[in-house]
Amino acid sequence: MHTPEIVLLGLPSSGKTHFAGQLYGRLRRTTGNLLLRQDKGTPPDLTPLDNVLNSLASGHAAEHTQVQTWAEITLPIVDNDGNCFDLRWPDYGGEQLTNAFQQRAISELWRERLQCAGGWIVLIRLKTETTYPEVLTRLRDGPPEGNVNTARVSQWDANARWVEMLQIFLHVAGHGVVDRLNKPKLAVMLSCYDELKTSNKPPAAVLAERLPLVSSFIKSNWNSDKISVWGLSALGGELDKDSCDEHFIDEGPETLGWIVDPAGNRSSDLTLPLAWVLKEMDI
Ligand SMILES: Nc1nc2c(ncn2[C@@H]2O[C@H](COP(=O)(O)OP(=O)(O)OP(=O)(O)O)[C@@H](O)[C@H]2O)c(=O)[nH]1
Ligand SMILES: [Mg+2]
Repeated sequence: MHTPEIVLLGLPSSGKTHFAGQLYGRLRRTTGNLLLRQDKGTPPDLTPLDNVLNSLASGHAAEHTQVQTWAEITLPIVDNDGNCFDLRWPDYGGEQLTNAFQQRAISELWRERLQCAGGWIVLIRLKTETTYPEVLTRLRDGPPEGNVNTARVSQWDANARWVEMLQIFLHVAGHGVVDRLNKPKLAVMLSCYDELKTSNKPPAAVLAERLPLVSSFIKSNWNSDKISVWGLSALGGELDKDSCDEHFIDEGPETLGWIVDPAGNRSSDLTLPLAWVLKEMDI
């Protein structure tokens, strides 16, 4: 039995909880790259994921995860080659990452997970990431004529923040970047992909366009067959806590949501990125 370790890295409201719920819905179906195993004996407690699916089946979003929450669910999985995995899937309040970044402090739990993990899944919700491309132009050329706005930028540019976060996590995990990385395998998932107007570009091209520094950091530090960039729309569109969305109620959450694979093809099988991470992962 493989017991692979993965970490899921995502800021607040990046879609971690809804992805977990929808992933679980897909794993329960009888088609797809990964499926839930039906073992004899005591089944694992999957209540938190059932709760997310129940909220969606009632047409509304699940709750924001409290900052102190750390919940881990063991998913008994089998892939379509018959390989069995017991995968510990984490969910936590995304502020934990914000705090780790701001305070340069990592809890024992996070340190241990980062050090053991053979695969990282990074959720980036591009719509909520702020960048300041004009600041670089202004630095070089001065302010545009007639524009005396010299307001200082008070927030981190998302490019710099993600590169810094990845560097911190690599450092904590003990991965140097002198040689190109084979471990951890890295799946970058551009979450809430339905919010972006991307035409049919491969997700890696969208990442390179919106967060060029993050894209080149990843490309220059990982072996190319150990990284992949995906588009993820776990819900297919926005839902809030008070909505009563008819599609979710009538058709069921498992019929909604899609991913775009690295080649730019859409699929309803939300397990594909996870199957890619698990395949030939260094444990
Ligand atoms: N448009 C769109 N919105 C989504 C999608 N997935 C989640 N959302 C919305 O994004 C918000 C945040 O999603 P969550 O899954 O709760 O995010 P989270 O990363 O768990 O956030 P924290 O619990 O705060 O760490 C929710 O209001 C969802 O309705 C999606 O695929 N598309
Ligand atoms: Mg959450």
